[in-house]
Amino acid sequence: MEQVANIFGSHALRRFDYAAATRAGPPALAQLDEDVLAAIDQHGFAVIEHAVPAASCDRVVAEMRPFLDATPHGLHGLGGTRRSGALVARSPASHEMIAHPAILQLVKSILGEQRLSGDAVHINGRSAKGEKGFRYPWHLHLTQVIDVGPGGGSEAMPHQLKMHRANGMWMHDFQDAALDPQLEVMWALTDFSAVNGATHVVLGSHREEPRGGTRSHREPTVQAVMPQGSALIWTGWAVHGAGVNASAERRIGMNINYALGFLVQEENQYLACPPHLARRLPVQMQRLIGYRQPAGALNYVAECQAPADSVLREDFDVLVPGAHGHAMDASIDGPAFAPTDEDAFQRKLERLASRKAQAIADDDLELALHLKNAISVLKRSPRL
Ligand SMILES: O=C(O)CCC(=O)C(=O)O
Repeated sequence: MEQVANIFGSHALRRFDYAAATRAGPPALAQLDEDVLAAIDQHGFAVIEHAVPAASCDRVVAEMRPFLDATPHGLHGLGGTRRSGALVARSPASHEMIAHPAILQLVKSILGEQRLSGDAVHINGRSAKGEKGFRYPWHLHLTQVIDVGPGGGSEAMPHQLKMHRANGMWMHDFQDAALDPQLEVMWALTDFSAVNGATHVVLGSHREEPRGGTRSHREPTVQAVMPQGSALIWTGWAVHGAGVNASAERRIGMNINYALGFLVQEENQYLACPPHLARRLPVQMQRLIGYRQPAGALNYVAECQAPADSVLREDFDVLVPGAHGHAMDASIDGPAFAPTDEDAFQRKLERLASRKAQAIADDDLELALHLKNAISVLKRSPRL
């Protein structure tokens, strides 16, 4: 555990062992979730070691190898570095990390429920910590392998991206908003060492006043040295920066970030994984990358359909009139259309209502909202 004293007090980069907690069983895993959250709240950063097996990291690197090898060094302002994204589409092995349960639990706590000190969920005039029915939606924001070669970040191959806060990217200035808009994760796909350029972090910098200040950029850093298969996690308010690779090896990290579902994504996930590829993904991954309606009137397609009821359907073609698939009601829509079958209509309403009740019981409020909208659309315009 690396300690540092700086203008934010005395801080530590705390480490947790996911493999050990998994062996110890569910209570230990639940405790790990709480402890990592508390460490991030207190210090801005935490490391989960052995979060995935080394072999999973090797598989991601192998899947991304053709894309990395075809990418010039130095794009995006990090000298000596290759960056390559679109991991959901290109690297099936990355899904284990993108949807890692411990990470998704943190995303739910920090973004969905705004559990960190000073933050709150603000909806319709009410501010509180999140709870069932009063949570923000979130989605995947960035997937990027950061492959730093020998000399990367040195004077000969300088980084333009010095110490920084990820929340500097939003056009809106969120620093007075009592809000954590994004959470970042750096996966060590190879060992991260002090020599090969492990990420530098300024512990406690997420508490700088004002939140977007720059005093922290001059404070002493700690390097997030960690074995392959570990994850360094930090809030978008915490100051960090890439190290210099003074070794003869490549330091390969994978930056996976999450953000609130009503903010635009850093890497456009629907374009990076277009519908013909997204259709083959598990539903959880489809929804994580944004093929969903995070709230009633956000992110629908064409005739107000959820992505799952439109672009993700094999037979959907946005240029085909009636591609929404709802039958027409001759009495309302005109004589050219076949009459509705009232029994079938009632059966469909009942099916939707029962799925909605199940979604509420499962605490899947997004699905429940979607079904509520589907029922109301169906009732307003009786189509099959
Ligand atoms: O590669 C790293 O260690 C950090 C990169 C980084 O800070 C960034 O891309 O924002």
